Amino acid sequence: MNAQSLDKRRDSLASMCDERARMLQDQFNVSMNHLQALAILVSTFHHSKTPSAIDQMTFARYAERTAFERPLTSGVAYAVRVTHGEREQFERQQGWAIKKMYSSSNKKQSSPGPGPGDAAVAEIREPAEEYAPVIFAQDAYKHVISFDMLSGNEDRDNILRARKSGKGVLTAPFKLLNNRLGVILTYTVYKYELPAYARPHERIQAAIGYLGGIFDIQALVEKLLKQLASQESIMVNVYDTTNESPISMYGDDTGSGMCHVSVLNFGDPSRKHEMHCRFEKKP
Ligand code: WA2
Repeated sequence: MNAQSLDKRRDSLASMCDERARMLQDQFNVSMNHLQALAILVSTFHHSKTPSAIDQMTFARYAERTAFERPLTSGVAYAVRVTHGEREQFERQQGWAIKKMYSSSNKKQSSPGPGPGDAAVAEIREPAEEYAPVIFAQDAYKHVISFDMLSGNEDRDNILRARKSGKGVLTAPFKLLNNRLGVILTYTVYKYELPAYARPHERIQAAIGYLGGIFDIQALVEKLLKQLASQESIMVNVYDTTNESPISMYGDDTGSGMCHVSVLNFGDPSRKHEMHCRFEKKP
């Protein structure tokens, strides 16, 4: 192949990859905005109304009917903050006990290598002084109701980071309770509206719940890319590149030859993502 046609090939790979990366990022961003709106909905109709206007059935139905607004999520769940002192009364009210996410026989951590979760790991062995049990969930994730989201490293780290920042925060890809690979995006619900300049300790103190969107990257990126049928198929891989060793989020991670890297921005500045594209095979 001469230099000119090689350049052409490189350009076309770059533009196809950038187009796919932009699409994924846009859909992620749209999903993220709707999760934030859902957090406000819970704040308004659950916490700011007595009695609450939301129960599991109402939440599940609303979440299902608005799922089209969150194209990259496979579900949403809402966990409330419960202090140790409130636990008994809370459990009596709910009619169920708060459960730990991973039993001792299943304590293996799924995220490899050091990461932003490490700060939280030390805290995890102390007796829990508070809990974050899921009280509402979209039907596909009903099985997480009653589980304490502070009892799993990835969820715990995300919740702690979300509530002190007031922003949407993202986990690394990890194996969810349903055994699928996913990432969780968390927004905090506060007792009252906080100014943008509120300090972390004020935020931590005012936090009352955590709304999580579950991103099933494997299934949903596939669906997204299928919509972009092109004559020349390209191979796409998506990675979480926050740490030294990237974690694959999508794609079979193989292939050689010309590769284009498009940077992805998923809104959480403490996590980095990339899309890597290759031609399927030489024409
Ligand atoms: N949701 C569903 N499946 C899971 C999971 C989770 N977390 N963690 C492990 N498997 C309520 O950030 C708050 C949802 C956590 C939100």
